[in-house]
Amino acid sequence: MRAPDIIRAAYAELIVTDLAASRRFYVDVLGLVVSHEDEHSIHLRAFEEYLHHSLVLRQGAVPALAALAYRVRSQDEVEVAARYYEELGCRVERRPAGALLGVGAAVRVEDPLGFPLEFFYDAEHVERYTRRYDAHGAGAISRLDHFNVVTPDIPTAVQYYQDLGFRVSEDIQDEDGTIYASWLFRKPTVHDIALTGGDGPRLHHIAFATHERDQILHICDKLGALRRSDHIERGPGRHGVSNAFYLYLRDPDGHRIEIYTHDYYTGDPDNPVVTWDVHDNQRRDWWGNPVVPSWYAEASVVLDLDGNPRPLVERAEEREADVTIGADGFSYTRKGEEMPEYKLGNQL
Ligand code: XXG
Ligand code: FE2
Repeated sequence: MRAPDIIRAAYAELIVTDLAASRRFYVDVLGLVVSHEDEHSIHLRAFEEYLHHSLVLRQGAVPALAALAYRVRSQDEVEVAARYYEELGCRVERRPAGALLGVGAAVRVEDPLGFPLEFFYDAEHVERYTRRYDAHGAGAISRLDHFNVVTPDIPTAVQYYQDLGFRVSEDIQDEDGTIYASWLFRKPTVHDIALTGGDGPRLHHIAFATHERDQILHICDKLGALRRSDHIERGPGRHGVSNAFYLYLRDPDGHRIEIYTHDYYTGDPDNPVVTWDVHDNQRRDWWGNPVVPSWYAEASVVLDLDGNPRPLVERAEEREADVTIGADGFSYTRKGEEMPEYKLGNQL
């Protein structure tokens, strides 16, 4: 059976323990648009999105990831996805039209890495607020960009995603070929999914895109003004991997949300893969700012299709935090005396 034709990362469903607190964070502070809300859930979208939602917050007892949803190219591809995962021996559940708010007939699976995935095409269209500048505010978030998951065995996970038609854009390795993280895409940007090596399955973060760096800086200023700077975990900064400008926030339940902008086009068939040395100080922050330990250590619990937490499988290989921020001093800004000559203007 062939793999389904996936277009992009489309939405995430998170379990939150206090819907009102989550609403204050996602709607009042980040400015996401409410497409639907009741006492059990809030369906949100960003300003450029015309599908019903890119984030579902569902009230529950324990913070967790309930689903990561990929949009496929047509309704027929939803059934292709169901058969594909049945053939892999995974648990597959068909959700008929009407079962999921804002989405048509879809399929949910427990994938081979232990993540609850959804595949859908039919979806309710809602007003796209692209030109509603009156509502945007200075920190406007445009759209969902990607998911980042923690999984123990990166080469196995990369192969699984490549079989699904994803291509690698960048990765982090060491001199022995150990792979610590990998970034893969379907839409022509750096990624729809990042695979982070660690005990898994866990959700590391979901990322929303803005158009401009200023919008990310405004979110920081706004959090400061509201005396909510403790939501900021890492950044703002410039990534090495992806070259994007970034900010990581923790929501009221500790779910990590990245705000991300300015990565690059990857759509040509010969798009070069960028491999970073795990010892390069600039790989995760281009300005060399250290990554806070919580960013490596903490991630959200993942649920199976019955709503039970998935047990964790330990990473067997070396961990990035241990080889770069442990008692090693074993990372560099320049290799030896290497230093690119400073060039003026366009003299490169
Ligand atoms: O989206 C991303 C990230 O996966 O969140 C992290 C792009 C780059 C990075 S990294 O910290 O490796 O620069
Ligand atoms: Fe990210």
